[in-house]
Amino acid sequence: MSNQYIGQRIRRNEDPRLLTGQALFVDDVQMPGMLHAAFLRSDYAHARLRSIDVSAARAHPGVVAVYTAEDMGDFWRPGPLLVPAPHSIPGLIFNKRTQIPLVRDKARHVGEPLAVVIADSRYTAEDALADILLDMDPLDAVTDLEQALKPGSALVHDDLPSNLAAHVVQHKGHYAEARARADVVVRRRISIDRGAAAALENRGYVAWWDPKMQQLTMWATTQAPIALRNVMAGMLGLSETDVRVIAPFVGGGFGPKIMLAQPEEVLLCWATRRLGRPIKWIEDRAENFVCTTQERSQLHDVEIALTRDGKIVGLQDVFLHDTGAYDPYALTVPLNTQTHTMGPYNIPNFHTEYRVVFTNKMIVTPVRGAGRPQGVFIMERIMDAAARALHMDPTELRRINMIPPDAFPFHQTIIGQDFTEQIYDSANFPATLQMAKEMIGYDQFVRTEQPRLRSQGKHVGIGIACFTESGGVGPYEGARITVASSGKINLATGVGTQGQGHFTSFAQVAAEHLGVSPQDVHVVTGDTAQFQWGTGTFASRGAVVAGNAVNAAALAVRGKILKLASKLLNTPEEELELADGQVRVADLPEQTISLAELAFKANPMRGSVEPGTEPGLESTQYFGPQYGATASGTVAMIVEVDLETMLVQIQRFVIAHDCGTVLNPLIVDGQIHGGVSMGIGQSFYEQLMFNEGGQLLNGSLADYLLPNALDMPARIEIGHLNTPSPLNPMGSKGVGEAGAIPTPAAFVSAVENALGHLGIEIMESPLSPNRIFELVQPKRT
Ligand code: MCN
Repeated sequence: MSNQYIGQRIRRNEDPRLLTGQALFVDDVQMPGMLHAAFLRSDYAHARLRSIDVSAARAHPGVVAVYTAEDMGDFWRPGPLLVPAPHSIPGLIFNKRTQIPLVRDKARHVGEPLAVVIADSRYTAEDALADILLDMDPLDAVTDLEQALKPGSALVHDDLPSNLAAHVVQHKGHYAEARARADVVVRRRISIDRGAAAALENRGYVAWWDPKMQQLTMWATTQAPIALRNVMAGMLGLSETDVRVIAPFVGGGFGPKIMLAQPEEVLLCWATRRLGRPIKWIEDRAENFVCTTQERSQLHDVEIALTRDGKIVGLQDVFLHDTGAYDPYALTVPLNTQTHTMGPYNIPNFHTEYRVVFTNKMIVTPVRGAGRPQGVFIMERIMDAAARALHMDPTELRRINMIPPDAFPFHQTIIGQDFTEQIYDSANFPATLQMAKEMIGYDQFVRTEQPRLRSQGKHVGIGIACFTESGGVGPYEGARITVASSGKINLATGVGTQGQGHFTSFAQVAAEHLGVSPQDVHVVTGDTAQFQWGTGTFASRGAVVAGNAVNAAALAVRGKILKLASKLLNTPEEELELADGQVRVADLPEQTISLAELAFKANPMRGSVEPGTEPGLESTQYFGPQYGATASGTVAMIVEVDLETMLVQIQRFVIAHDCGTVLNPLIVDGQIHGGVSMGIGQSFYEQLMFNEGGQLLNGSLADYLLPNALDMPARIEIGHLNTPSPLNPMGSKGVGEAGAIPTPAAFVSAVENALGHLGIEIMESPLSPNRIFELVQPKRT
């Protein structure tokens, strides 16, 4: 494969439109006769709904309709399970409780919708919410993971015997036996709390049932337009072809926009069919804090067993995972935690067990990293604790336990995110560790810099985190490539785009094979009228799965171009080359035919058609990997903690990353920057605080702090290692979540290292100045 475009740092095709305000977002959609929706939401985390009277709201001037659960009749039903539970795991218990469109009997989290008002403006709709009379009986809220499983706890779902949503146990080898012969056993309790995905653009939808076309069109901030179309068609009793979902530009997704069958989506689609008018709902930030899905809270009891010289003989992790009020995403998040705990290390014996717990909090579904950051966090925390117990350098402990580069494919013998055995396809873990150490100057910092700075009273520390990132999972994606009679290339695929640069990276792959520039490839990623089949953008799979479908379609179209050109130029295909939008005879460059002319001729008129001819220079191809590809890396950072303000300044941040063949290094670096920013936010600034009643205490951007540019390290230094994946023709692996996965682990490791001389150990995330103060204070007095 030549490399004119693949692997080049090409600027993003989409940026001029985005930067000049010419990009369409859902809130830009305006339609004649459009109505607006507002939702009445539960103020209680847990409360029985005694009665709801909407008559005054219905009479409110400008209100067109008000609906409660009762009005939905047979259309009221819980949403589908969006991902199956991994029943290939023996003994698995899973209690499915998916979310409902409107509360019928009781509210299970603050923000759960009770009624919807549809009016001629959002202002009117919001005003009319105040006219609804509610009688609700508050119940004890389930908020604490351990308490939730104790007998006598209030029940989130009355028809279940307890708040247990799932119980999963997996084994590799025999942990108990390994522990019995270990020289050292280190045990810790480690906690990770909730954060919000906090995309710049909140969720939003416009739904329009056109009675004359008999078609539902939905503009949606979704990461999975095709899956959303399928779910909406299913819930409304329509055929897939009756529904068109368009995801225009989306201002960040970061996971929650993969959710489907959310109350607002269902209500808008159902109501527009009754009213025959378009309806818009744009989530406001206060709603986003309580009714867009969230992630991360888990409580782990971890134990690592080692020999005296630092070889890991076994690991045990028993944890509780908070799924919130419902579990529509089944076990995706805790399964990822479970399968990312061993990370790059060779751990012969592993006992991993989790209980998923229903609580009266917003639903948990994947947020960038999707369970992986927790797995990495607990492993890296216990590794640092083990290194201290063994008086070993923490990077050396990591190195000697890494899976060697010649051990691939490496079988982990537990069930992974593909629901089959987790297998690492390829990697060179020690090389990324070494690269990160060299980039940050680890040895010199530890030997000379840190003692020097400490002697000046500075609390500086270095942290390190090694990680794997299984991504690029199936089942499949597809792409259709067409040469238009303008000579430009149209490329359509079913994945959604929320900022990942697909408009450019996929264009590069097509351009590579078709002899055009990436600017001449028009990419559509979010319109079900353009592409019918696909899954969505999650698990860092765009490059691997959709990218390889694009690659296959481009090669197939190239074949068609060459075949037709060979006929028209009367020259064997092997003597033809594609460049500058033309096919030319290699030795006779003046003998050419343009792609435009070829496309025109490939759509023959009557009389010139040979029987069996397939029209057009077009191909649709699909790609599904055998199993997910394993990206990996190491993050290292140096921080200084100010013991007056408790602020943490990141002085150096390096990441050595391996995502196989890189399609566009500029985009990959940008993805890492974004992920690292999210990781820093979720390490130090962002924490959703709830009281015992399940009320969110910091549901505004004034109280829930997002990091800004000044909180970021001045530079994020990135090193690339390219270990191609043998599982796809381009050899790529994912990168979209890479920065978010290891950063919390490295951050806490660095802060702990900076404060280690005070005898402080940190087994939690996120931190905050307050929390560091609480940890430091007892050691100072
Ligand atoms: N890429 C590449 N070479 C590789 C791997 C990737 O050039 N070896 C390019 C891809 O072609 C794509 C981008 O990097 O343009 C990300 O690719 P990939 O890692 O395959 O991830 P996805 O395209 O599947 O994106 C999903 C991932 C996830 S799961 C979340 S969450 C996420 C993310 O990416 N949310 C994002 N990145 C985000 N970036 C932005 N700006 N906004 C979000 O909401």
